[in-house]
Amino acid sequence: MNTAPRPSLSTCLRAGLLCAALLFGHAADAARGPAPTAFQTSTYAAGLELPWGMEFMPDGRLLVTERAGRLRIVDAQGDKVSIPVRGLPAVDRRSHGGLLDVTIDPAFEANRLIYLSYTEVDRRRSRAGRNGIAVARARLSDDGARVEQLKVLFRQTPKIAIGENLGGRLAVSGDGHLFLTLGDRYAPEDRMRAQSLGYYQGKTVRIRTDGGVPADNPFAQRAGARPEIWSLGHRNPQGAFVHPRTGQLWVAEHGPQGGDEINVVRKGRNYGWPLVSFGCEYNTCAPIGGGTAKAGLAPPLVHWGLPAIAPSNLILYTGDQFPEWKGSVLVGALAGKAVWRIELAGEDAAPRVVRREPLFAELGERIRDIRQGPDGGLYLLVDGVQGRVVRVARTDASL
Ligand SMILES: [Ca+2]
Repeated sequence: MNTAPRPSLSTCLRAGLLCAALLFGHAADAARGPAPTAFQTSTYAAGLELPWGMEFMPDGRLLVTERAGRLRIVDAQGDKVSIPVRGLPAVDRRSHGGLLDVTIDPAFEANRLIYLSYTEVDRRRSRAGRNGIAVARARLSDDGARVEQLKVLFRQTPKIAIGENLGGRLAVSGDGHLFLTLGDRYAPEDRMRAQSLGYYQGKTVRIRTDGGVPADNPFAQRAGARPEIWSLGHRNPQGAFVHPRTGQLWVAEHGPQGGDEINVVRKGRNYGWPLVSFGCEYNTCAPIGGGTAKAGLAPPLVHWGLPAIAPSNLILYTGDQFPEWKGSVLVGALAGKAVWRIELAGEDAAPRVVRREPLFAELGERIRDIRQGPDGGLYLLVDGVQGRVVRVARTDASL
């Protein structure tokens, strides 16, 4: 969560040792960083209102969503932000909702297909206070002015009272599957839905890029289960990528107070929320579930205590512009106002964390999305009503 106050020491003393561990949890991580890499940051594109997701196209232009329901295109030099692309679906932008993520098809150059995630209102008048995440596919016209042949591939049902913890991140795999992250929707009385295969809340789902349900999904044949479910027990996953070598889905998710996580997702596994958590309840720091680990529940690869970083999206950095960061996972932070670099060792499918450090904290900005550009530079999407894209490049521009 993005706005939770840090618990006081006295609150912690009442709540016990877990909370104290949260308070002092990851200060040591920041102190272990290596020598800083020489880089400069500059505004690449500005004038974006509450932007949420972005994706580069192969020609270097950048698609950016704005929560109000607008999709814009930044030209390849970062000089010009287009007027809104026409033909987008209606979105429900109440609370944290609206147009969320955008991604492109692996064969975009040939088919110009893009995917959008957004909240969609319940059309029944008596249910107008409810919405759900939907995913649509559309073709971006050759001139980029509009989308056409829009097809809704996925709809979250039942719709849920508007609120927070939406999830909403998209990730496409090279073999024609589309992953979507779905949050628990915050209401404490509905938390256990993250553990129920009958609900989409607190899940990652996997569909085909044409909207079909893959027959090898883990619960596709199970009675009463939603067949699109790929993994369960997530709280508010707002970051996702598919690892280019293993094909595994990686997610970043907001924990409760403390307890933000990165998870390497395996087919059909349970990531624990709300049965276990490294975090605690807001305000009281009362414990949630039964501790931090339990047999049968997959532990996170990384977790943060307090202060919460509130992770947005994450990427695997594979570029040449910053060789020191190649192979690291980079996680955007909202409340944490930085990008966390997670340095890994070991096998791609069973990595170990060897270092983590915050980068770009001097910007003081909430990072909503992060991408590696075609030039190997980093592009950070800054949240807010005056949102912008920041480019991070090496100081010696020879690369
Ligand atoms: Ca977990």
